Amino acid sequence: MIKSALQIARAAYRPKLPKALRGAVKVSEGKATGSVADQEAIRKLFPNTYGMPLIRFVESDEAVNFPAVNVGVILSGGQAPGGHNVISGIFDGVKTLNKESKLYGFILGPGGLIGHNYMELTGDIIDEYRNTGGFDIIGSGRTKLETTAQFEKGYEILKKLNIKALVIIGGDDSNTNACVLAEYYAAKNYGIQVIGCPKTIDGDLKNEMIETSFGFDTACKVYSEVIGNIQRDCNSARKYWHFIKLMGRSASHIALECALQVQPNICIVSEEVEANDMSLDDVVTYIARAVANRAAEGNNFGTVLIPEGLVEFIPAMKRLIAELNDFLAHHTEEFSHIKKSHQREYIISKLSEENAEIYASLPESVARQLTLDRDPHGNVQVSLIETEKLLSEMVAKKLYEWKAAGKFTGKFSAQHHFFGYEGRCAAPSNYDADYCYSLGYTASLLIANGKTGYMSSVRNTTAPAEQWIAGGVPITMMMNMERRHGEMKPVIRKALVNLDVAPFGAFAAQRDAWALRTEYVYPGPIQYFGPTEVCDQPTKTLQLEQVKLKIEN
Ligand code: FBP
Repeated sequence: MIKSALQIARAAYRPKLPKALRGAVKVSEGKATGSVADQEAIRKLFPNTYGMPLIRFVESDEAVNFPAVNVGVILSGGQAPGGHNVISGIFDGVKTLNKESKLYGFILGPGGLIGHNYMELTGDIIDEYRNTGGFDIIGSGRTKLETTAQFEKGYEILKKLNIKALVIIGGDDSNTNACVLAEYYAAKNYGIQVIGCPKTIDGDLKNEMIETSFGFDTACKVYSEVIGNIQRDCNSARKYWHFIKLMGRSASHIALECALQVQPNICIVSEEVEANDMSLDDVVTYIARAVANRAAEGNNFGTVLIPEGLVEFIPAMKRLIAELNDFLAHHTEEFSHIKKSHQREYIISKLSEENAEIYASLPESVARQLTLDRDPHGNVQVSLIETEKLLSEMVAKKLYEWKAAGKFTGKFSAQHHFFGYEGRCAAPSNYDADYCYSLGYTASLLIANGKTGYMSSVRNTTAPAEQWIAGGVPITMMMNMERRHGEMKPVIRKALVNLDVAPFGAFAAQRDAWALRTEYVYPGPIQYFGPTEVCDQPTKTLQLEQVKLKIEN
């Protein structure tokens, strides 16, 4: 296979490990834990994995002989830079503990476990993938591991391969399922440990003990590079407004982090839209006003960052989508007989007055997406909605009205972008390469120490890697009860953007100035070799959360 010069150089990179993990370690146990909410309900559902202590690995003078162990690994959900390093960290970890240990990868996500589709990951294979992006070593998938039948199917193959521990690398839902599986195998006394690793570019699997999910750092740096390039173009040509939608299924962490990196004219934060009960028209008016204000100074150009999940955070849109979901679920057949050209009118005639009015105000393409693209549960797939076009079309309409009323004298011409897949498989930044390798290595230590129902945790990551703190967090600690498909379920609480803490605060303090003036920052591409301030910087979100950074005016 032909490799690029960067791939070859990068293969030799040795990820940094926390100092405590570089030799023999021992377990230091913290206090017993409780779930973030609904303690009694969660305790009842997880009698074997609830209340376990926090774990920290500390240096030890005493080397312990560990027996060989067979471990399985699964990549679950969307790709995120660094997944291969988690796997190489697990591999090196279990081999260091005992070189007879083996690692098996289940192919294409949890479906590989259920379908008994696997491969042994040997040293040669692992070496091909060190410090590379993507999940292609074994592939990923979105099958949900949630039924007893699936757990039993999984057990069959784990038993056959003599696998004693399974590492599930995934987001909040996959780790919730990992915990349910850990509890099930513990209750059945199957002797199989289950460990989770926090993955998702969306950045919404984080809490007191999990500073960030891996992949967020690299993905945001890739998007920020490209947005920076667009901003240079925009500031050179001075004739376009660029509407840029950014991945992040529900939380706005990616958009916010990119905003902190590139200082765009506008960044919409879904959580704020919801908190302020803003309507779609409020969001459109906010953008149009910024366009008009810049135009008044002769600047008919700018950038707008839009989080992918926005429409679901606009309370009125949420209500419209809920009614549409419900209506179409019960009238699928009838709707399929309506001629395309009459569908819009038909829907309008069936909706409540409030929702009909909003639906009628939407551009044709968006109205169509809301009725056509549904997931297997019958819900609108919001990620397919072209929010960037929706907003720019509505802004254009508003500016047209303002022009007629003499309130806008500028020009408005829009370009649209959606950045998501471009960043999910990038070669991991040094931060993600080191963080992921440490997460994987830590997972191997949790396994060696007999833990189950834990998530691998590496903290203090704004400090140099040698000072990072490695350990494990009981997954039940992150759980609360939420309504899912009409039933109360134990789930890991998703971390949305907190409007009361530093990253949002830093953005909010600057955004008016960024909106009017042109204060773009151009981060440039990720650097893998060079001075540490260029190569090893964590995200601004993390630095601000850990009070390591003040954004200058
Ligand atoms: P995970 O939460 O599984 O990591 O995936 C996140 C994500 O990248 C979102 O940002 C995006 O909305 C979604 O996956 C896209 O999913 P798909 O890969 O199935 O198109």
